[in-house]
Amino acid sequence: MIHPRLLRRTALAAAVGLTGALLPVVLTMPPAQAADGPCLSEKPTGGSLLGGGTRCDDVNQPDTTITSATPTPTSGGYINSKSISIAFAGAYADADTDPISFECKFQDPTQAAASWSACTSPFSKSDLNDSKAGNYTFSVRALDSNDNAIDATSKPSGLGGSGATSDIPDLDESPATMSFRVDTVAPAVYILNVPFDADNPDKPLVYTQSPSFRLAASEANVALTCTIDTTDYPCQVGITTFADLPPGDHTLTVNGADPAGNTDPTPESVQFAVPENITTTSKAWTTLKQSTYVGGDYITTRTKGASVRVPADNYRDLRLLCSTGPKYGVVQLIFPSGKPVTIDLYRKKRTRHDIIVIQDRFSQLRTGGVTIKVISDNKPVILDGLLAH
Ligand SMILES: [Ca+2]
Ligand SMILES: [Ca+2]
Ligand SMILES: [Ca+2]
Ligand SMILES: [Ca+2]
Repeated sequence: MIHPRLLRRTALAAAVGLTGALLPVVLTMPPAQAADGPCLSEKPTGGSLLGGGTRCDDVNQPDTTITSATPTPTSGGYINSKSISIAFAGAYADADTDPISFECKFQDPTQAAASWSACTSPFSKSDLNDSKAGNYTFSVRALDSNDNAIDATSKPSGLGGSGATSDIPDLDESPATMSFRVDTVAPAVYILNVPFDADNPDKPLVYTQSPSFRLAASEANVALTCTIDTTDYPCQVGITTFADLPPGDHTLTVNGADPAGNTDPTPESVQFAVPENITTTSKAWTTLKQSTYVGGDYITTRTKGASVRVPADNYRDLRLLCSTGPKYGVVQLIFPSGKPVTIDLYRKKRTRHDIIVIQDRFSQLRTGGVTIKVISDNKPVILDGLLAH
């Protein structure tokens, strides 16, 4: 392979040589047989005390490798720093022992085309700007310092010397490059639909075991991370449903990382309370499936004396999730200790998903399961869930 630029250079060298009285002689001679490699050095060999000798083209270029970058760009190609340090190395594939030097080029996407200049490893750059719109590009090429300084086609000084017919450039013509973007701005994450509960604002009831939250971030391509209490849950920008949570109090914490790995220094969190689903296998009750109810079902009966036991532990705030209306009956809540509480489900207007506060968050601490017993006769009772926290 002969580089086009070399062809020009060789022609020029030949023209320079074709001068004076030698001209006719040279024209009749075959082209000089230069040793065109492979060789390791372009210094003349075989000369005498009078100089001369033969040049050979070192045609093997050193290879350049970027060995590390600090910080290392993320898989998305970002660093979250205003400075970077890039280390590199050069090597020969053959036995060349000529010293290797380097030239670097650092292209700022907002600046005119950069040019090569001598550099050593590591190359450092500071005062970088956030560059989401374009890449910074670093390039480095290794040079065979000795042979890069020699035009192998030139005739050695002195008598009888000859140059090579070509000089393949003595630097790596396929430079090592790396591109990256800079993002030093941390994203902010948001939980947009925090549940509201006037009876217990700090630990609001969600009327489901599978609550949905609308999550958002201040910039695009933010990967959210969600934990409920201490368990990680998959989540994303938009609506995420956390399915089948156990009853009781929970804390959802949301954070997010942008492609540069910046995270929100103030993660968002929200507390909420999930009710216990009321279920039974007793023949006195009928279970009906309906997705809008806690646990996807409710139980119903008209039988006086029918009862169901619901687990509960260490609670003050106690609420019954049930239907109320003009035709509904009466139930009694029986506790392991203390007096039973009678709840009349009669209301003027029907409410399919009603919440009856039996005792509030300032009430005495209770523990142990609650038994709900029907004390009305032949009136519908529909029970859905119980919040005890
Ligand atoms: Ca060399
Ligand atoms: Ca050279
Ligand atoms: Ca060369
Ligand atoms: Ca239910």
